[in-house]
Amino acid sequence: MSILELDVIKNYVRACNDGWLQNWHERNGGNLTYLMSEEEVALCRPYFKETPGEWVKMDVQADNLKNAFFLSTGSGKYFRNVILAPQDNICILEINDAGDSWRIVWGLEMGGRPTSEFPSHFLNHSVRLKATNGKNRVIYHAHPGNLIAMTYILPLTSRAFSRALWQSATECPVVFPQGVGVVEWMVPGGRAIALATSELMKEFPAAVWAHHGLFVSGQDLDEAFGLMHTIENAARIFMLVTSSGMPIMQTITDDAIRAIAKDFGLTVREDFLN
Ligand code: 2HA
Ligand code: ZN
Repeated sequence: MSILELDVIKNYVRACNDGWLQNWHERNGGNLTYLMSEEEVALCRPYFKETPGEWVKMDVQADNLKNAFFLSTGSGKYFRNVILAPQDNICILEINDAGDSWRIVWGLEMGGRPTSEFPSHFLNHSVRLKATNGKNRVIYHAHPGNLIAMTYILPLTSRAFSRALWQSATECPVVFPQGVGVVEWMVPGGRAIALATSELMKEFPAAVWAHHGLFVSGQDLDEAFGLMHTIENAARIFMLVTSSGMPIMQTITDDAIRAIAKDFGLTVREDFLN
């Protein structure tokens, strides 16, 4: 038996490869973190390193993630390679008692560190855990091309992006009735973008990073991957329509979105509708 045969690892590796196959992860683009359950940690523990890595302090802290364990992609590692050698491209991290440092307990066997966006992931896990009464387990960042293209032609507001996406595919108000947040262009990997994103993730399940990509959350890998997929598919339709050269004859109206919300028993953000 190898740790790579455990469902928790297999499902995570599959999600990484699915993202690669979607063309969302050029080179080392994107990152995925998964908050492990106690049972999953117990199953993986026999495979942990005899000597864990050194504690590394972050410039962010979270009380509700003290002593947590995460699966994380590695900094500079390519999603494309995860399936070939998970043990060299991903890792399991342990968080300390203070909720402000991590150490590697499994993986990255050829060396390396967790994703450069780990502080962003960590703060967003903390925020989404609160927002979902302890249910959120996944934070996923990718570089889906159509959504990035939209950040050059729409105002960088949550209202403009939520409306444009809702109007681009009927599924959208059902899948994310809260809408999406938008973060203006910022330097990736730092505390500032982590804080700005986590402020938005108090309200939204996803945040657009202008000219960069998308951050999504989910209770499991299917939900997070599905949200990324739904948003990018709507963005693809939006870009097909806006680049078709044809005038727009009709769209999904605000009242249609209200009707969807009513029938599906959802609360769509009324302040985003006209
Ligand atoms: O991991 O996507 O935002 C590379 C990135 C940084
Ligand atoms: Zn990125």
